[in-house]
Amino acid sequence: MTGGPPSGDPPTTGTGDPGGGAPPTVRRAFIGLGSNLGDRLAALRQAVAQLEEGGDVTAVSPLYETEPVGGPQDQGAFLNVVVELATSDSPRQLLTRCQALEEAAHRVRSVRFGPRTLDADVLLVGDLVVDDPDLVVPHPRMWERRFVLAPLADLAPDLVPGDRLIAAGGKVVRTGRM
Ligand code: GSY
Repeated sequence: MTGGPPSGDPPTTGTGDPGGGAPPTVRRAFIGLGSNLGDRLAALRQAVAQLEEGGDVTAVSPLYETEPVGGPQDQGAFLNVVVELATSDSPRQLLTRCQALEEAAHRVRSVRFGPRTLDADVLLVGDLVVDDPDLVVPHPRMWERRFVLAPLADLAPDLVPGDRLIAAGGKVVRTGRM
């Protein structure tokens, strides 16, 4: 014997990947971004640029100005986009990336504990389903929200049936590209 596992099993990495050089599974994933405070467009641009550092962004939807859905009555209109990725990241890794986007955006806020300048949500990760206390995928409210479905339908019309887009709530206006 010259070393190595006696079982003959391939070595594992302990990271959850199958090891043995198997290629990672690449999935089509979608992240929703929204901002209604401060320089909304700058916040979205910064978030997209930060996501692009991952090297897996494949498309960014048109930009939408959207009526707030939920939250305080007197809040201002949102800007929303959806970003498409071809990624081997897990839903939880994507959640961590979304949290990093929000933290980066919060650094520019002027009021401590004030309103947030960016919301970043994991919408879909291939056909994976997650139901954890802090992460639900597909996003549990996405089908009710036109500010999600309209930009998602621009990128992936195959994923958004027309009747669901019509049934969703909230006025949206496409305002161009980022
Ligand atoms: O969940 C995202 C934050 N959010 C938004 C949003 O991004 N756009 C609109 N139009 N309404 C919203 N309500 C919430 S909460």
